Order: sequence, then C-alpha cells, then structure tokens
Amino acid sequence: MRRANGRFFLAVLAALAALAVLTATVSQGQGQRGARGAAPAGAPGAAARGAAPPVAGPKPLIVDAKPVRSCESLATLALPNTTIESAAIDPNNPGICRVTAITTHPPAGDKVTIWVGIPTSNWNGRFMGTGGGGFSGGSAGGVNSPVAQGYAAGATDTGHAGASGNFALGADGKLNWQAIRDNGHVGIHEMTVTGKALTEAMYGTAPRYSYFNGCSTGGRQGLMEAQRYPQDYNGIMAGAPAINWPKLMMQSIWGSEVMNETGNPVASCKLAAATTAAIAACDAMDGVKDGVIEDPSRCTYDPKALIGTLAGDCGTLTQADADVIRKIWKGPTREDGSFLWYGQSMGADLNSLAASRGTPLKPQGFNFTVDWLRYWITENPQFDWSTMTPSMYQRFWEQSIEQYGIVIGTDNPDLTDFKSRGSKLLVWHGLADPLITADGTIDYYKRVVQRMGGAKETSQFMRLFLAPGVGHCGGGAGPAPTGQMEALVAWVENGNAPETLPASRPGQGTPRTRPLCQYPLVAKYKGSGSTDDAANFSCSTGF
Ligand SMILES: [Ca+2]
Repeated sequence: MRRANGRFFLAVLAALAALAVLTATVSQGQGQRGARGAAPAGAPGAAARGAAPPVAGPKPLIVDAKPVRSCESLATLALPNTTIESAAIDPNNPGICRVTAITTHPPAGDKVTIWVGIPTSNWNGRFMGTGGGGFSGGSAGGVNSPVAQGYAAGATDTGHAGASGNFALGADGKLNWQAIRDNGHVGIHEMTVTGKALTEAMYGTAPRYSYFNGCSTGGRQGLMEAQRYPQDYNGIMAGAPAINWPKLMMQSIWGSEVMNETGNPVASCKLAAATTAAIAACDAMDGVKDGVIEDPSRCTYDPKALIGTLAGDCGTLTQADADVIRKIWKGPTREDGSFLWYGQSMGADLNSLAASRGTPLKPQGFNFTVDWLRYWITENPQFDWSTMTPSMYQRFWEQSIEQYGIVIGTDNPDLTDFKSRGSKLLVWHGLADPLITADGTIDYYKRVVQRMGGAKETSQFMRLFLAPGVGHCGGGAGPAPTGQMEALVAWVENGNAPETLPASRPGQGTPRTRPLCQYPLVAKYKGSGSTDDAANFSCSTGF
C-alpha cells in the first residue's frame, strides 16, 4: 500500500471500517448488516449497510458466573513465552476486562499481540476466537460483540500490524519465516490458548465450549484451526473463507494480467454491463426473476452478445473487450490454455479485482496481490506487477503453491481429528462474492467429502451453505445468512444439525427471506405465494 494514492488509501480505510462492522456483524450472526463488496481490507466500494439490533447471546452454561479474581490480577499470570502487557477494566465499558498479551517464539524474536476480553460478570461459560481480513490477523475491537453476548473472546494481530503483506520480508531483505508462520496459523492458535487460559484464571473454570467465528481471512483462519489445531474449538463458523490462499493471491490479479497482456484495459462500466447482462440472461433459470442467479455454474452467457452495444459513458463494447471478460469468467489458465483455477462467478461485480482507472485507462493490480508478488514471491519491494508476462505468471503461480501451500494454503481435506473430537464446522459463501469465488470453497468441500468418506459422513461434522446473490461476507442482491452462530451453537451443544440457514435481505418494507440449503441442494420456489417469503421455498436437488 506504499504506492497507494490518497483516494485509494481512503478506500482502504473505508474497507477496514467496513470490516470492523463486518466482524461485529458476523459475530452477531446478522448477515444483513454485512459490507457490500467489502474487501478483506482492500477493495473499493465497501460500505456498511443498515443496522442490526443487538442479538442476545446463547443461554449461559453457568448460573450467575462470578470471577474468582480481579481483572488487574491477571497481569501477574505466568504463561509460557508470553508477557501480559496490561489487564484492566475498560474505562468506557465496566463490563469488559481487557487483557493484552504478547507471545514470542524464541529464538525468533517475533511478537504476536493478543487481545482478550472477558465479561466482568455473567460470563456464559464459552470462549470465542475472532478473525481478521486480508493480511490483517484481527483487531482489538473484534472481541466487543462476543463479550456483549456473554462470551470471553480473543483476537490477535497474528504477529504484524496493519493490512499490508510486507511483513513477509524482513528488514534484512530475507523472508521472515516466523512472521509468515505466525500469520499463516500460529497466531490464531496462540490467541486461542492464551484466551482460554486467561478466562479460566479469571473465573476458576475452563470454558465449557469454544467457538471460532470469522469471514474472509477469518474464514481461512477458522478452517486452518480445524485442519491444524483440531483441539482448539468445538465449533467453527467460516464465512467466505480465503482458503487456497496461494492460488487466490494469484487468481486475484488474473483479470488485470489479461488486460495488461492484451493491451486492453476494460473500463469499469463495460465490466458492470457484462455482469448486468449475465444476470438478465440467467436470472429466470431458477424459476424466480429476482435479480439473482441462484446457481451461476449453470449460466453459460457469452459476452459476445454485447459486442457493438453501448456501455454507459465507456463507449461501445468491442470484440477485444468481450474476450477479456470471457477470460475473467473462465479464470486463470496456463499459457497453453489449461485450467489453473476458477474465475469470477457470473453475477459478481468484476471491478473489485480487475479495475482499470486513470487517463489513459490502466489496469490496477489488486493490492494484496501486488504485495504478494513483491514481498512473498519476488522478494523485491520495487517489483512492478505490470512487467509480468504470461510465462512469469505461470511460474509465479507454481512458486506460490510450492513455497507457501503448506504454511498458509489452508486446503488440507483431512479433518479426521476434528471430526473424531465431535467438533462441528459451518461454512457459508456468497455466490456473488466479487473477491473470493465460492468455487474455491465448493472445490475444498468436495475434497473433504472424498477424503472423509462421503457426503453423509461429512455432514455429521461439516456443512456448506451457499448464499445466491450475496457479496463478500454479506451485501449484494441476495439474502445473507442470519443466525448462523446460533445454529452452530445448537449443533455443537444440542446436536441439532442445521438443514437450512435462515437468510434475509432488508429492502423497502418487508425484508426478502429465503432458506439457504445445505450444499448441493438449492432453494426451489414452490410455485405459489410471495417470492420474498422463505416459506414458499423448499430445498431441492434442482430447479
Ligand atoms: Ca433468479
């Protein structure tokens, strides 16, 4: 972000603010307050929408829980490789005991900051870990919403401040592998261990159940916990998970790379026109004309239909424009045209990743990928992504997976230990997500099903729910999930496995509601009654 201009920086700030809202939102299980097209702290166009009423937390597991020691006394607690920097009641909120701890891993000299919030009374007997967005591991404010619901909660910076990926390169110009590991998986685990220990010290009893709740990078962090530290959580909520990270980082610059290579930066209103046209062409395929493509994988719209038409102020769409748009939807390929990864789904805003700006128009590389190429791949902070040729792109793709797949890929389908502990995993993803395509999540889910003995076996501990028309972690034209955290708690503590997740989208007057069905089922209109009422839909194998 050091090359960012002022406007872009403001957009990043707006996205960060939206993420803060998002974290609170997801914690409350109120998808409708999600951020529209919000980046994992990066894309423009993020804005918080609406306001959700505060949600009551789950029923306390301990009646009238009382601390056995003062908040301040937690500062004297001895934890391995950990320094308690501060422990005090929040001066602005006497209901929260805030603890800041620093963990290090000798001899690395790294510094993982951990923020823990513990209710000063009426603790509900549970712990909740919270996640971050983009390269940001999390924020101190992430604990506020869960603490307000009675949870003890934790968050961490995963070893570095800020949202840039530049921490991967040390001051000596070499890769800082401890910082990379802290960000990849160690930080969240340390936060979990420390958070639980502090909670137990304050109340004299360990949390009965622990949950993780995150979206985007938070979703990745949740799945990493299930894969690598299955003992940490009883229930994990992973929204729009940024798994397959090394592929995702390279995929995110694919559209810009195509525009750059073909010398054809496609203007934003042309990209928007393509999305609008795809929605118009495929909206009714699901039986309900509502501005949402329920299953983008069945949409085969070809942008050649747009050639010669006018796209707002951007002029007439050309054959070359249609070729670029088709490649963005198709996704990254090798030089020989063979498959590397999934493209943007039809119905998702294409400008979040492949924006062109300026006069003359110039494709803008997605900022996380610009960081990725500079600090993680080329180890050259001056690297200019626009010098990348197709053969370099293919080589960087391979390097990305080879070098970082194990530490941050988060795509290991073996969840045997997680399953055998009786823990539960809820994953949801918006099908119009403009930053992380749901296809990557579906791909992972299918690999889990294959590894773990089939769909039925898998559904005992992991369920995937897709949200048609929903953007990144919320927003968009489709109803976003609500109450998913409550559903997870009911599954973990009472064995009530969710068949559907309720979803709602606030509009003029009555909100539009829909059931989100367990993948691969889809919500099919029964044929009568309001298409804005979830009661008129049922889960089906097809439309
Ligand atoms: Ca539709």
